[in-house]
Amino acid sequence: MPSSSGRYSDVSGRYSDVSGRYCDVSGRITALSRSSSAAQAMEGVCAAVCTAFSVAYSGYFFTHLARHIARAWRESAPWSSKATSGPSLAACLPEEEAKGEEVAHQAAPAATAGPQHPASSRRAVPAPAPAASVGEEEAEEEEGANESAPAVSPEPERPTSSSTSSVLAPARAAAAGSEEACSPQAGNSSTSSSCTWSTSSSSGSREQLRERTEDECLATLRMLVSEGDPEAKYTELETIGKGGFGTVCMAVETATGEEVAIKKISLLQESSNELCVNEIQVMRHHKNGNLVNYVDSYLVDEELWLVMEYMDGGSLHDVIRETRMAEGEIAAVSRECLQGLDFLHSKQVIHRDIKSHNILLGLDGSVKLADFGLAAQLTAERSKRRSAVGTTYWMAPEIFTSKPYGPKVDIWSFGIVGMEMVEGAPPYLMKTSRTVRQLISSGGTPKLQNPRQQSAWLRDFLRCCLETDEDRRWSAQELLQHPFVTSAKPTSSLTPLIVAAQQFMADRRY
Ligand code: 3AM
Repeated sequence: MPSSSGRYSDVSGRYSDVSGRYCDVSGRITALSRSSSAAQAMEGVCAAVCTAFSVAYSGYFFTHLARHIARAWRESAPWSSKATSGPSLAACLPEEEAKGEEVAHQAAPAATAGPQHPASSRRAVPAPAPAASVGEEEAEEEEGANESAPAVSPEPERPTSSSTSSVLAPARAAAAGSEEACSPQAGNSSTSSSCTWSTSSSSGSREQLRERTEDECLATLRMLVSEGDPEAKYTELETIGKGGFGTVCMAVETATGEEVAIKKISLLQESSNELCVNEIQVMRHHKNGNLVNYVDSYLVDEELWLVMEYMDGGSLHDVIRETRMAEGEIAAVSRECLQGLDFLHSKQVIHRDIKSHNILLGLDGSVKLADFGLAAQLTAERSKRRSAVGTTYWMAPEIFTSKPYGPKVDIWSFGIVGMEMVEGAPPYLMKTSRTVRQLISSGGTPKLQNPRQQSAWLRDFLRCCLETDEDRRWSAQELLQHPFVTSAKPTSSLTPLIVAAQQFMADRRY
């Protein structure tokens, strides 16, 4: 019998037992009254006892029932600590990790599996898991991982990598586990600062530390942004998108007519100041043709307005969702992204949230990495990171197994983007976040569903990105010399794809 029924029967059973006992006693009393009138007194006593027992039990039963109802009501009430505690994931991570997970949810736009345009011929993309699924620890688990055949491919000669040593001012200082302070380091817009938070719960109240670092990051932010009124400088034209962070608008600079994108980030959310400082610092200090360029930033009321170059082709995620990419186009996107990653890694910066949503396209075929809120600046003193940040489906195994990690986590994530470009979605998209973490940390290199439909070079390229051993995984510089990448089409070949994706989306809208 199902447990719920069982529980119900228990209650009934206990109740029936009592009734039964009461009936037994009554039965005996009836018999006694027939045999002797002297027993009538005894009958009266027994009846009184039975009545008292029954009243007492009823009182006991209803008191318990009332307690259960009251407890249930208390727990569901909005002020109840249980009701407000939310998913347990953040609580079980170190503070930095919890922030990262939380941010990652917000950073990941909830992909929409809209109807497929008939001409796009993209294979049916499975309904993506909602962004909130990362925290749904108790959700039903699906059975089994992807069982498709492993991709067999030739192994091209691995190019040798040259080490890079350029180190800019750290975004965060001090080693993990020690108390870290966020302190603006003077100077205005051209000055970098360190901005960190405690990872040690033993040194004072976490809450106080968080408040302090948030305040200090806000102070840093005030020094980084420009003064003046952006509303007087830019004319807003349309809202491009909305996310947990805030909104992105398309605007023009009134004086020059230059198109820009303005990302308006609410500073009221926990750790948003930290993310904003990170994003501005990475964008300001690291300019490259494969990174979305920083233009300016302002504080407007309780928002950071981050003005950046406008990417008129939308995101790679849109193209993947709406179209089917040919191998030459996948290779072209790969080359451009790897150039961006090679640049970042040469500056000792790890992006930590590489996914198709954060790769933006221009109608001219340009491909640029965006969204640097989770980026980490490595230093000579701190050449590895440990925080579990990113977006689950794209996160490298070493992050889930809590090993110290370096820039190669971005290569794994890009390998997942490669799988998105081939299959329309990252591996394990329909699984719960807990299953995904298990599969990534112990399941080995994710398998293509139909490996024989792809060339040997493409399969090998993905294998080199998705090597579970970080040391054996290729670097961006090495991958740029992989035959799959060197055979890429020119970026202009991406334009028809981007136009088609935009057309399909527009058709659906109207
Ligand atoms: O919601 P979708 O994916 O259409 O691509 C980004 C996303 O669009 C877009 O803003 C939305 C919310 O993040 N976006 C972000 N930065 C952008 C930029 N610099 C941008 N679009 C154009 N240029």
